[in-house]
Amino acid sequence: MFLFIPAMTIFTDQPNLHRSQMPQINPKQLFKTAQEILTENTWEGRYTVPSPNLYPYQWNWDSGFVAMGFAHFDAQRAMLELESLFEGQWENGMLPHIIFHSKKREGYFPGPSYWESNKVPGAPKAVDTSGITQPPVHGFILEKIFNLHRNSEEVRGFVKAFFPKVLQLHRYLYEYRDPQSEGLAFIFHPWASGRDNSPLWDDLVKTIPIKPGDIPPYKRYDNLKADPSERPSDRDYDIYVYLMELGKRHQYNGKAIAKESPFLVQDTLFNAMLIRSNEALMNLGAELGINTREIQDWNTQSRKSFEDKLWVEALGTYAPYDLQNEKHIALREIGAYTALYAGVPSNERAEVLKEYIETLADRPEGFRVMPSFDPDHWIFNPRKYWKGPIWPQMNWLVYQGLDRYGFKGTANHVKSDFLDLVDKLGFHEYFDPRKSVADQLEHGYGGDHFSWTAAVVLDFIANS
Ligand code: 2M8
Repeated sequence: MFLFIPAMTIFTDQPNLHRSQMPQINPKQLFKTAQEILTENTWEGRYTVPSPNLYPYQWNWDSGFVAMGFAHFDAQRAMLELESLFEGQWENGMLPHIIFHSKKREGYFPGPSYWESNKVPGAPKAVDTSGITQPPVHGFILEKIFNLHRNSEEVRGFVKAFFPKVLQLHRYLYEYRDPQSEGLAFIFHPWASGRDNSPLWDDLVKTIPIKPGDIPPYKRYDNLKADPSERPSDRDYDIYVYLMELGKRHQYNGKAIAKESPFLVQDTLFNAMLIRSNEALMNLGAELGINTREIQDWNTQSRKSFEDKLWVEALGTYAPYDLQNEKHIALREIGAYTALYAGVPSNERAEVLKEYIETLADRPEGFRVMPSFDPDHWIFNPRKYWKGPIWPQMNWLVYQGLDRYGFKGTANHVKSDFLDLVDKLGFHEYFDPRKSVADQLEHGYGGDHFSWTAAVVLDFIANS
């Protein structure tokens, strides 16, 4: 596919940046490096891993973003990425958060044998998987691939054939993860939020009592491969294992888990992704002559419940809802801001969300936007995994939302801050949002050669 990449500084309409401060990046070089990461560092022949050393299997929403990245230069691989991912889909529609295509790898906990997916009726026979899911991004990724290749008969055929798989995933979420039929799906594990040790979950998991014998012995590898001071704590991991054990006991059946799990949350990001993906399926249905009545009904209800139930007026943002304790998890964090991409907020609320992002950009100590957690909160930690750093795919989602509502200047600020970071600090997993600190560093944080970082760079640059 022919792609035009302007060979100059790419962003010029950023209200908060003076010309002299504009990042000078080399988009051609960044694009090329991103391509190499996807084709050489993380590609496993039929699928992509997030980062070969740290996360050596195929991950659910990572692969969604990766398929979008491939779609900019290799449609075949984009389709293969989604196909290999959905080989892990269960008969009830659940799409696991990890697909273990290769059993031989070692050095990741919890690996293929931990989950015992092979004992669950309806789980795939050919491949081991985990038993929890992740944010459902696949509908809008499919739409992206379609839009980039709408003149290709092969891609149109693929999208038409793939549509029912994504639909089945959404049907699973409405049937098994929405006990009160509110249109908001719950998650029962912090990993399913994609934001593992976000401070969002801290208070809730503190209330979970773990007695000796409740969890089996296990060995972590993540803190041997990445800086342990950035990773989740051992106590966090005990909770992760506790909740996985609970899931395993119920063969990961959402209805049974809902009755017992102390962690039962209607998350902002998760439901925003569901709504945006519903919308994408409706758009694709219109293009391809597929009836989407069922999806329209779901989405009308989901949008309304998101607006009515997840908005916290005192915070001026959305917040996840803790179903067991019947209260909001009233903290300000990045997941809420992805509601913009789903087109959920009224124009007034969208303005409030946008204004907050602009205040972040204007902080006197100098921040790149947008950190993953509230920098005014005492628990904010700009180095620690999901407690503050800038995350590539999250910033892509925030960018899309701002752009959708017409906040072009703020959107471009998010994009240029992110590209500037990758240009300076490499294709890492996450980045320090403090300018004064990040500008003294030699690299970003967490895993290197990270596949969704490459994917986001490809999409940002291709659309500049
Ligand atoms: C991180 O999560 C995994 C567990 O799923 C881990 O820490 O071992 C998260 O950032 C998650 O969102 C991401 O999908 C995964 C792979 O990049 O890593």
